Amino acid sequence: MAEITLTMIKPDGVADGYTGKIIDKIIESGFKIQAMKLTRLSHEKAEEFYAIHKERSFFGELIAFMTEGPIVVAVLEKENAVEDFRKLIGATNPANAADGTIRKLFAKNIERNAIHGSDSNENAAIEASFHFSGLERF
Ligand code: FUP
Repeated sequence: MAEITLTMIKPDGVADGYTGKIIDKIIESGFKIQAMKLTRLSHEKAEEFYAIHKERSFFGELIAFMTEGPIVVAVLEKENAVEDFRKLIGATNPANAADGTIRKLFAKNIERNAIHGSDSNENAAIEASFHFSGLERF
């Protein structure tokens, strides 16, 4: 059965003009787009999204980065979506990301790493409803 995952093309990826190339790679890799929007996170929404990291030393910089410009958010559907999408985006630090992964191709460093992908089915559902209300299936 198809699973979903939630992705955000982060402010660096959008500002650097990689949105189209990243979406192409996602579609070529077999993911179907269930929902997609260009938006910008408020400080409050970014803090809520990344609440799990609030005690970490990089939290302030992470929130500043994630609110600095528009992002593209999408719900993606595929068999094994969460795991396959984590493989497609590569390691958190692009220096450690495998060749051909989105972070290897488009990310600058661990802070500005171009893209987000949910880390579990449970978080995918939470993150999808965080960004979209009343998801329709096409
Ligand atoms: P990931 O699941 O790969 O997105 O990575 P994490 O959930 O561990 O981290 C979330 C975000 O926090 C990363 F995308 C970037 C930021 N981060 C840092 O800025 N520094 C770190 O050392 C780790 C993460």
